[in-house]
Amino acid sequence: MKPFFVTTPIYYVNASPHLGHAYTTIIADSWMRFHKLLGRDTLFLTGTDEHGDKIVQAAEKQGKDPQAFVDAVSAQFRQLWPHLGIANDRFVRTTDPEHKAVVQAFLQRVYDAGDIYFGEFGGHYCYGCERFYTEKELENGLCPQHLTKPEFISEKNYFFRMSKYLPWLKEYIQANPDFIRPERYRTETLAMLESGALEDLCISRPKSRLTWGIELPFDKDYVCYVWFDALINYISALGGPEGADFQRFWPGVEHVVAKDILKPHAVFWPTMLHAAGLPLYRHLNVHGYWLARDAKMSKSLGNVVDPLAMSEHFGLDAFRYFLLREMAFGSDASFTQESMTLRINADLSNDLGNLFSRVLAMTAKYFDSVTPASAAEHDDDARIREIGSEALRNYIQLFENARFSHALDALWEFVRALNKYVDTQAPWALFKQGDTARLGSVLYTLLDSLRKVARCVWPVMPTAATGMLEQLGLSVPEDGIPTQALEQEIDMWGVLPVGGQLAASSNLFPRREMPEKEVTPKVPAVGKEKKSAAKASQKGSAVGNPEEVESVIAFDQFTAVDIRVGTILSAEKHPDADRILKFMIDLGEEEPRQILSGIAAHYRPEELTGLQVCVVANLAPRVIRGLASHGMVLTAEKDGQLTLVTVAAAAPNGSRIA
Ligand code: ME8
Repeated sequence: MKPFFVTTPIYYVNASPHLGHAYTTIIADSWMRFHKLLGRDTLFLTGTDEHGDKIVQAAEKQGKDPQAFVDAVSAQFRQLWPHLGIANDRFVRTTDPEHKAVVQAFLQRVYDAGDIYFGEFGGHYCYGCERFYTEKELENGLCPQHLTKPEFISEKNYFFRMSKYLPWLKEYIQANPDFIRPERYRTETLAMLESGALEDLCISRPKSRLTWGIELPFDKDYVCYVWFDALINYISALGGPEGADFQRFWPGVEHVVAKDILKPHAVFWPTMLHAAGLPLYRHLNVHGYWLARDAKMSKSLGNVVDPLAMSEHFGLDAFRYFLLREMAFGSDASFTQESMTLRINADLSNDLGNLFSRVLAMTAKYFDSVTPASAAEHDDDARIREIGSEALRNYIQLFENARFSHALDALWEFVRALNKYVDTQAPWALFKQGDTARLGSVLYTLLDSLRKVARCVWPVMPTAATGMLEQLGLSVPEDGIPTQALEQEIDMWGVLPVGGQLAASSNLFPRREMPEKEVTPKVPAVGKEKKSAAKASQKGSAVGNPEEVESVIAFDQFTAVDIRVGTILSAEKHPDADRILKFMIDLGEEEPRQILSGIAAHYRPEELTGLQVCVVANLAPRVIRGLASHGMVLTAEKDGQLTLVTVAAAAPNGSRIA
C-alpha cells in the first residue's frame, strides 16, 4: 500500500492562529489518522511561512527584529496544535537553513534549464498579497482578494516562464478530473487558464525594497518572492528531491488548502514542479471559508474565533467533530456557538452518547456488565448488520475522497438505525418476558456495533473513541491504532469477546446548554421611536422611562463595535455615484483602507485631506457601485445636514474609541 502524505498550508506568522487555521490542520490530522486506520504508512506536515513584507511590517509594529518576531509567532502555532489533538510529524519553517538550501537548489535548477529570465517589468503590486497583478486580473481596478487599489511599480526583476507551461497544465487538469477537487475549484482553475490573464511569474524582489527573504543563488541583489519560497516547503520538508523521504512519500501527496490560495497551488506550484522536472502532487483538496458574522473570518475584520477557547468550552472531540461535520468540504460554513451546540447535542449527546450509555446501563442491569453471548440468528440482527456494513463502506469511501461531512453522515445512518433497533427490540420487554437468550443477542449486537462505530470515529475523535473502546472492555494500543485495517471491519461481525467486563455507565458527550442568544441591537427605524415607546408604556413596563428601556444595549454590544481614529490621506468623488466620496484612510494598519461615505453633498474632497475622523473598523466590507468600502466614517446628522465626527486633539492613527 502506498504511503499517505498530507500537508496544510504553512501559515503566515503575521497573525496568531484562529479557527480557520485550526480547521485545515484538524482536517489534515483526521485524514492522516484515517489512513493509519487503513493500515498505511503516513506523514503529516504543517509549518509556518516567515518571509516577506507583511512579516517585516508586523515585526516593526511590535518593535522586534524579524527573526525574534517569527520565532515567537511560529512557536504559538507549534504549541497550539497538540492542544487540538493534532499530531503532525513535521513542522517546517521557511527560515530553516534546510528549507533555504532546497529553495536555492530549486531556483538554480529552473534557472539552468532556462526557465528564469531577467527583465524590466511594470505591474500592479498588492502589498496584502505580496504579488503583482496583471491589468486583466484586477476587478474594477482593485485587487480581487483585498479589494484595495494596488500600487503601480516598475522595476527590474527575475521571471519564471510560467506561461510556457500553461497549455500543458490545462491539458493535465482536463485529463485528470480529480487532480483539483471538489469540482468547482477545478472549473475555476480551468477558467483562470482560459482567461488569458496569467503571464510569467515575477519571482524576485530587489533587496533595495526587501531584504527579509531567501537570496537568489544567481544574483545577490535579489531575494525570492514569498510564494515561490513558501510552496517549496512541501518538498524541503522531505529533504528536497534527492532525499529518501521524497522517493517514499512524494507521489502520494495530498495538499489541503482553502480557496483563498487556489491560484498559487493550482497554477504556480504544478508549473514550478514541471519546470524542475519533478512529479506533481496527487490531489489539491480545496475547502471554503468559515464565516463569522457573514464575513470570512480574518484578523483584519476582527471576527476571528479562538479555537482553543472553543475546544476547552465544548470539549476537544466534540469541537473536532463539529468542524468536520458542519462544513461540507468545498463550501463555506458559518460558525456560531448556537450551531455548534445544536450539532453537538443532536449528533453526539443524543444519537451516539445516549445510545452508548443506554446500552452499557442495560448490560449492567441485565448481565452485570459482562458481555452476553449472542444466541440464534434473527432477521432484525441480520438487517442491522447489513445497514452497518453499508454505512462503513460508504464512510470509508467518502472519507478517503475528502468528503468528510458526508462520510460522518453516512456513519450516522448506522448510529440512527441502532437507536431504532433499541426501540423496536425493546430489551426491557425481553427482560420482563424472561427471554434471556434473545436479550443477550440484542445487547451483543448493539455492543459489537458500537465497537465498530468507535473504531470509525477514532480519526475525528481520538479521545472519545479510545474511551468507548476501553469502556467496552477492549485494550487499546498506546497509539490508538488497532492491528486490522479498517476495510476488514466492514463485514467483520461478532468480534467483541463474550464475557468481557464492561463499564457500567458512560457520559462521553455531556449535553450543552444553548448559549445566550447573540442579541442583535435593535435600531428603531426613523419615526418608529414614539410608537414603540407608547407600546412599552401601555404594557406598563416596570423599569423607568420606556423610551430608555427600548434603546438600551448590553455593554458587550457596544464593545463589539470597533471605532478607531484615522487620518484621511486622500479624498475624491466616486466615479459612478454623485453622493459618495472615496477616502483612503490611515488607521495605523499595514496599509491604508479604502472607505466610501455618502457625504459628497456636504464637503468638498480637497478640504478633507489630513483631517482625523472616527471610523467603524470592523464592519464587513461592502461594494458600492463597483468600489469596495472597508469600514464606515462616522457622521453626525441634524435636519439632513451631515458633519464628520472628529477628535478634539490629534490622536495616533488606530487609537480605539471607547
Ligand atoms: O496563505 N476559513 O497563509 P495564511 C477557512 N502563507 N480556512 C481559513 C480561514 C477561514 N476563514 N482563514 C484561514 C497563507 N484559513 C500562505 C500559505 S502555503 C505554501 C502558503 C486557513 O496564514 C486556510 O487553510 O493566510 C487558508 O488557505 C490558510 O489558512 C491561509 O493561511
